[in-house]
Amino acid sequence: MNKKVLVVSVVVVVTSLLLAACGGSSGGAGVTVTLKAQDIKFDLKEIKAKANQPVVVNYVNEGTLEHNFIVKDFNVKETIPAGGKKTITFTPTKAGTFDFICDVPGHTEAGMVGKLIVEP
Ligand SMILES: [Cu+2]
Repeated sequence: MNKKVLVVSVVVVVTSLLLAACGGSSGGAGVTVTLKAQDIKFDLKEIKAKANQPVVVNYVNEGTLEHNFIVKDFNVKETIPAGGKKTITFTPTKAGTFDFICDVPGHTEAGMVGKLIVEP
């Protein structure tokens, strides 16, 4: 093997190790969704996520009422005014199926509820 080939091989191996280390420590990219709140429903019934990976919810309130986003199991509670937008980030720490709701009086009952499905 000549010297040039050897140097290239070493660079490739080191680069692979660095990439592997990065992928391992960050735990993956997580999931990003856009959730629209309308009067009086969510446009999504399900959000799929992975345990211990961040969930980014781009919440768009298209309604004329205030709405919120609550996942009790993970202490998430954000209020979004009529016509407002908010980016909500949280990390589910356990697998399972949980409710996300809007708890403005009457809204959960009217159907502002969905499932957060967290895979292990
Ligand atoms: Cu609501």
